Amino acid sequence: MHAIDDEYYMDLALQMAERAQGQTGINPVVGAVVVRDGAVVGLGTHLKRGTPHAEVHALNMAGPLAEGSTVYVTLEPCSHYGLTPPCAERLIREKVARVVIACEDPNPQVAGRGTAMLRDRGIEVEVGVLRDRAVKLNKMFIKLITTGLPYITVKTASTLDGKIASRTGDSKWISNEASRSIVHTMRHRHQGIMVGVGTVIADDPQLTTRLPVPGLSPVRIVVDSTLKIPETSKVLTDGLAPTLLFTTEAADKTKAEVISGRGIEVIPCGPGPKVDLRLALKELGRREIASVLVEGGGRLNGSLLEEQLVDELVMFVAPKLIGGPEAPGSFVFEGYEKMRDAVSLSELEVSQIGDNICIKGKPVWA
Ligand code: AOF
Ligand code: ZN
Repeated sequence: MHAIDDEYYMDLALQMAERAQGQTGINPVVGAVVVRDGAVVGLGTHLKRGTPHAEVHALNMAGPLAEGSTVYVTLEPCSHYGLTPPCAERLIREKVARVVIACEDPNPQVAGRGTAMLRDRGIEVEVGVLRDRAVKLNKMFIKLITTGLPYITVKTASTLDGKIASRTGDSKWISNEASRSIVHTMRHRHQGIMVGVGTVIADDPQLTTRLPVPGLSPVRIVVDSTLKIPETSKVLTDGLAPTLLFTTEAADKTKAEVISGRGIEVIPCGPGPKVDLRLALKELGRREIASVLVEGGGRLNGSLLEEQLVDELVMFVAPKLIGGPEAPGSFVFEGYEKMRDAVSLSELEVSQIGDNICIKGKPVWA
């Protein structure tokens, strides 16, 4: 158990970090609170990669009051020169008395060095206050920095019988308006949004973030093994956000050149016939995309699941039954023979959004 006041100030730091989700790129979201003699004297949040870290903003606000203070920070202060100088050095220079940290920084350039630097200079350090919340908040940063692959969230919207469209392909709308609005907030919080070419052909979607307040649109990523994307599709022509196309070496080179000529990156992943999805995710990691929201269709969802590339599922289920043996399901793949081989979900969270149900969970890989 940690002290109640430590949890209180860490909660404040976490709330600030939560508000910056989606705008820090591959960087973590971090909040910092400076407390001296029972009063908050500095607040700071890391808002954008390349700009000051949370501690710097909070210490700038505290000014001379930082001396002898306790600083609450949701991530271990950095010890390295990245795009900005090390926060641990700044905390030492300000002569703070105590630093309370929610979770360690898994960045190999930091990883314990930040806390060690502080302790070496006689600063009291406590680690682990509200750790679980901090780890969850930075699941995308943690995944990319530890594996080189982006965090993959598959979102589905299905009927009660697991269909994502009718047998004629109609899908507007399955989930209700409130669920669809949540999806736009999810888009804002991901750096990439991925669909299979079937979805582009069927719906010609924009794949942008549309919310009552302005949001950030992710990079649009289309998986298209044979380059059959219509050249007139919105994702290739509207210029509303960058688009990446994953294809194979076997795809039509002339069409690839025409599309690249329009400023769209066409990336071959493997010899074919299908896009090597693991390679595609590696390419995204290399391009500093730490998080991808997958919005279908069933085949792409199924392939990602089959290849165990999914970190999290967010499934909106509407109280409707559409039937149709040919109507597509949310995960189309060969499937397993036995129930004991089924993918099961852990860390389940179930909520109700009007008449829709939202089920979140993480696939457990044996
Ligand atoms: C902190 N406080 O607010 C953040 C930290 O290249 P830079 O300068 O943007 O540094 C990015 C790295 O610094 C990032 O990978 C992570 O290890 C740490 N982020 N650290 O002390 C902060 N955002
Ligand atoms: Zn820092």
